[in-house]
Amino acid sequence: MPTQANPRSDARYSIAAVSKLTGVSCHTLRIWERRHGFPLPHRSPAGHRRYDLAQVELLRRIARETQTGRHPGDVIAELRGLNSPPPPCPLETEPLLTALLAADLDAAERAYQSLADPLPPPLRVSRIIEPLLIEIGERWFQGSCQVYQERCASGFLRRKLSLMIDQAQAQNPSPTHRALVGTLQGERHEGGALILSLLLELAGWRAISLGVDLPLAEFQKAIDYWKPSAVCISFVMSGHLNQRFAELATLRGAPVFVGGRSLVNYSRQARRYHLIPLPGPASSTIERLIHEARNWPRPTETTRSPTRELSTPQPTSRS
Ligand code: B12
Repeated sequence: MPTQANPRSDARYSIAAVSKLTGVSCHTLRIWERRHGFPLPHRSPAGHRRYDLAQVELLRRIARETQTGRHPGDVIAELRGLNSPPPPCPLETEPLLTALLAADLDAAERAYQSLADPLPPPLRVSRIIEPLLIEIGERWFQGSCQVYQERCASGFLRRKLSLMIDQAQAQNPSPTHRALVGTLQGERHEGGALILSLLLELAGWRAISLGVDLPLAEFQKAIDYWKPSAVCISFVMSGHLNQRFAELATLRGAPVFVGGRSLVNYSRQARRYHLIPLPGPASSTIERLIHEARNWPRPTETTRSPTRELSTPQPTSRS
């Protein structure tokens, strides 16, 4: 396990970038460094932490293991016994990725079907789609895949997600609650919102997808009209997050959940604005989302009005 910082040409990831790529907060990365001696970063000429790809990959693995309840110290100790870093994404997805990057869509379809057919939708997401989206972004970041390849591949994967959402909706004719899912203006990444929508549908909720890049005022109108039990906003880009949180705090009529890879370092700030931060993969936070939405408003919550039972919205007059 490469815990020691050897001079490596690919040591170019800042702590903020590593945090986003692994879902481990900057604070936790520094704590692990101090307590467990991993990851020991390289240093830039200005003294800033710089991590290499092997460290990023090991951190991803540690993050995955700790999400199952394991202690980070144990996982780090165990990995110290291994000599080689794990592959960047599960091996069996490689033929699918290769076909997608070559725009060989027939081969991609075959590869996807053979991987996906035996798996239920949540595992298709966690074992194929989510890791591949991350891997594609990683390759783009490293320059080993072009933007047009990334578009082709991520578009294929989003279409698979949309298909699964359609199927889940068809099998969920009497949803118990509604959630609005989308991103605010300036945020065009839809994958996280789609994954969350799918998991909500599978949990018996109706996920109303408002897509990406939507002005805040439209969310308020949608809350007023559909009376959802939750508003779920996905943040991938971290620009102006405090400003975005302040804007979201003006929404009335439903609890506002914020998630996405940017949240990992901004949960405290989100809470300050009475938002409910749920950093980490949707598969591990959805239960909390459902629980918190059902128990909203909290006894201390005075600024928002309560959600209502699921009912057919009455048309409102436009002003
Ligand atoms: C596809 C993609 C695009 C597509 C998006 C198309 C579309 N319609 O979605 C396009 C081409 C538009 C794009 C553009 C850009 N992208 Co881009 N993109 C990606 C890619 C490959 C996949 C994104 C994705 O779908 N991820 C899906 C899931 C797996 O990740 P997730 O969002 O974190 O969501 C999970 C959880 O966080 C959680 N979750 C998410 N939201 C919520 C909300 C709630 C309430 C809850 C409970 C949970 C939850 O659930 C999800 C599943 O577990 C990523 C790679 C990556 N690592 O994600 C880069 C990536 C996100 N992009 C990146 C960049 C830099 C950009 C651009 C700035 C590039 C440029 N120079 O133009 C622009 C910015 C566009 C914008 N303004 O938004 C960087 C972001 C780096 C950073 N600062 O964080 C990444 C990480 C690539 C990289 N490795 O550097 N991109």
